[in-house]
Amino acid sequence: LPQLLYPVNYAPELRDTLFRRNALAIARSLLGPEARPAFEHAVLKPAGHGATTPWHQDEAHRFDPDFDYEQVSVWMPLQDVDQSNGCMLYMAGSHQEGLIRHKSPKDDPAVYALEADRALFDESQAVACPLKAGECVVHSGRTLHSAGPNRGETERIAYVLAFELPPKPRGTHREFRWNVERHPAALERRRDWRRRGGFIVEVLRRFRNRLPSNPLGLWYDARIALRAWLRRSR
Ligand SMILES: O=C(O)CCC(=O)C(=O)O
Repeated sequence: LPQLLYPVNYAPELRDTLFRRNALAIARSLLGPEARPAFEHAVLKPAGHGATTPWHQDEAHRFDPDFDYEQVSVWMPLQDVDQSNGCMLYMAGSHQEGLIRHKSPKDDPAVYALEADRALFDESQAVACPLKAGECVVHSGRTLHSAGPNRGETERIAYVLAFELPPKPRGTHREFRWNVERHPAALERRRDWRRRGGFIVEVLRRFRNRLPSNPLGLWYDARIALRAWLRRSR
């Protein structure tokens, strides 16, 4: 599925929108006043597009399993959505469970998406969330979610803003094996771009798009920046 990572980097006017202000207020009411922007993307499902968004938990995309994450995503469709054109589907209560095993869809390590092991939950219990354009639904980093295909006659676009508390180092080690094994084309392209100097742009953007952070958040940001720097030279 075509998706744009960090649309705000291409359309700066997105930095000051009612959606961003409201989404941050929702995130802070759920996570607390320290909540800060973590990630954003826009997902396009073209008209009559058969692809579903695989079931997954957003935390599975994190590359450093040695931190604990508390995050929420605010998902807003730009047109009315229901089950005919790809509204969100959730497994109720899954946000209270731990992270389950994921893999690359169709075992293809070049795919960016991740898919939760479907043997570990009962898909028939999914709850659909139809919405009007501009309404939103909120899920945590551990909420199992998916979205159906777009069988409608117009495209389905969703704009998603994710927020997090500064990640905390974990006492115990864990592994996200699925991230070690995959090599998505999009991430390879980003690595090339970093190598050609994009690393500097990325660090500047990170600081521009972030709110002031506490020492824990700065420690996490420094670790991620260092990792990007090391990857840049590989
Ligand atoms: O819009 C979609 O199809 C899925 C979005 C999603 O999975 C997410 O934002 O976490």
